[in-house]
Amino acid sequence: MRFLTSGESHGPALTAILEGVPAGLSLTAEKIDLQLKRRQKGYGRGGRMKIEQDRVRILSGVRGGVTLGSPIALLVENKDWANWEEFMSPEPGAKLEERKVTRPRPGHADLSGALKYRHQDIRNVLERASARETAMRVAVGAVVREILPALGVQIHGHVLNIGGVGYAPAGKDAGFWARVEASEVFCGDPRAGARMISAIDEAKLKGESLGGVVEILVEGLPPGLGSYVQWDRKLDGRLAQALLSIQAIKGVEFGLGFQAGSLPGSQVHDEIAYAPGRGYYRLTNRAGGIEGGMTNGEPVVIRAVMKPIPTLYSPLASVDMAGKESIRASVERSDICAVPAAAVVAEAAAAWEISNAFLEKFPADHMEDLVAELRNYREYVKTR
Ligand code: EPS
Repeated sequence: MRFLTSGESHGPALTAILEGVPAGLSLTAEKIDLQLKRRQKGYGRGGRMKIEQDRVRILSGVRGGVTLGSPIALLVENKDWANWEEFMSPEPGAKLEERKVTRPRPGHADLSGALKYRHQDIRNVLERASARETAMRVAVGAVVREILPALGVQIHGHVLNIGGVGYAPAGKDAGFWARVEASEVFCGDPRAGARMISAIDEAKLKGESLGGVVEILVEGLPPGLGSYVQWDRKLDGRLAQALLSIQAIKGVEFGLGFQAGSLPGSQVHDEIAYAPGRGYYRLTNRAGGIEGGMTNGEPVVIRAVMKPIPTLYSPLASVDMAGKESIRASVERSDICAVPAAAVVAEAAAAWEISNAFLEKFPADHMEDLVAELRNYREYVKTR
């Protein structure tokens, strides 16, 4: 499968075209909208989230609630376009000067983007570099998330840490994911969640922004998705790329992650066991479910770190690109913290790579082919 997105943050809409999604998959705009809504609800967002109520329009590739196997085109309108039309219009009469930005924000795409594309107006960079684009990534992920239940796969994301305030979940009890969904910061521990909210409030008062850490868990995977045979087919490499491509994500780790560098081998690797009827399994999951670029049958555990948003209400030093004088960076309306939203975006990015890995191992034009091939493989693995 492949997809591309397009759209400026204050343009008319975000769009995507997805190709390779099997036919025979139940898909409705309502299902996609549920994911779009989850992305928008996180605590710490700015004024923009009060304007937008993201809804998708499916323009092609689906008929009567079922995918056709043809390209699927999605559209999410920007409600804010109504306030920006005269400045963002693609037509020659647009009032470009009135919203011109010349003061690059440290940490943003502003400066390098303006140099690279020879833009005099940084708005031409920030409109596309904006994390508004993640709305469409979530919509794309929502399409392929519909494949996963038929394959026996569950995917969840949650927040471990915001601005250094966090916790280490001891284990996930039956109510864990329900608590995550009920939390304004997607945190499964209500006390840690309350502390995260206070940290966001405090940052707001100081004109600061906050980053954090999200964790994605994918359960129900068979061994052997991805491959060891070529660098660009390694599933951990692909998942890392997908997650690092999310705005403001600066690092990704699997299982023990960076901690593995400080421990001896006996405390890092997962011992192998076998039970008739179950097949091979591991006594621990320190690898985070991936060895040699392939799933090993244990849950895939990925953590991603998000840096604080570059727009600061107490802005950092910068240089005006028009006159070269030292000034403070521009202040665009922005969010204090988007880590909860990043958990939802990361789920979507992981769902895309995982679904793609299934379709590479079990190429299928129709969902029934995919489900049947996977059933055979699971049976083989269990009895091997
Ligand atoms: C963003 C800046 C803010 C965020 C936006 C990402 O938008 P605005 O400049 O319109 O206030 O709200 O995020 C979204 C619009 C969204 O849907 O997530 C940025 O500069 O990255």
